[in-house]
Amino acid sequence: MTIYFNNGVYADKETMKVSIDDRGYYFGDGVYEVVKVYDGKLYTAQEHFTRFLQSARKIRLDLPYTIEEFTEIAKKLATDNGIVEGHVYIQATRGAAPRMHNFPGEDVEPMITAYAIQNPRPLSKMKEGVAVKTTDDIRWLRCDIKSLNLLGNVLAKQEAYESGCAEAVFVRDGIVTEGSSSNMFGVKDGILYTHPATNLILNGITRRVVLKLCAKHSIGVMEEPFTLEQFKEMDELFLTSTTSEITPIVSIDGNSVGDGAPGRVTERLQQVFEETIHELKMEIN
Ligand code: DCS
Repeated sequence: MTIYFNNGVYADKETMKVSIDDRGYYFGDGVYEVVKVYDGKLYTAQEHFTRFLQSARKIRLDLPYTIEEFTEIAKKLATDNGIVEGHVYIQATRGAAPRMHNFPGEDVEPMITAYAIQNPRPLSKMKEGVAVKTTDDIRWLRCDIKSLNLLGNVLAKQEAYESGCAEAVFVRDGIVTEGSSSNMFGVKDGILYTHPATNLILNGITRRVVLKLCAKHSIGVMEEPFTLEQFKEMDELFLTSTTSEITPIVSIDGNSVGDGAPGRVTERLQQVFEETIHELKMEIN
């Protein structure tokens, strides 16, 4: 049974109550994180909760816990729910107050909710690759914040699904930014390309792991904006996220990428990414 954390209380989902006046409900006024669990252990928890606190700071929301405390909460949820392979979801809103756009008074506490859920790795997609569809990036200009406000992302993902694609690729002013819930990468002549970590993308934790692995294994990286035309001409494409890990892209807008199969550099990165999971599993808690 899933146990939810709600401002210090662990209990069954069914007994948890959130106010109808919650600002998350009215405005999407909050931030969130998704942390992967492998073999019952949290993967890159420190990085996720550091970003969680940064996202909160960027929307001027004071969180009542430290990185270490959030890590403990996530661990407890994963352990108590017997999660072997899955993820922890955690979110914070600006709390409950009668609806007004401006911030509520100091007495209003943030609302923190979290759960841990079993979620197997998408192994067949990781092996065979997925199709993607491009769409206009209609989102706001603070995509670096992991905000609960995901309407642009939701609409893009739905559009992709309705075209039989697994992910939408956002294009802003002719430049490929990221996916609706992932970061985008291309490989051309052995060099990896990805959008720089500006306000126009979420600097994914998986993205950062991939960039570190490239440095470690001498794969050249260009963190520079590139156009959709350049993207479509790459030898290989892949996307990254906490739950999708490194997933090859084998078709874009109905056209094959490279020879239509996952690329060599992509597969190499998947291999070395797998090693980081293996290292986590070997760690003594
Ligand atoms: N870009 C966007 C817009 C995202 O929502 C995500 C993650 C990423 C990039 C990749 O970031 P991570 O590598 O840190 O996961 N989206 C999360 C989500 O909503 N579900 O799973 C991951």
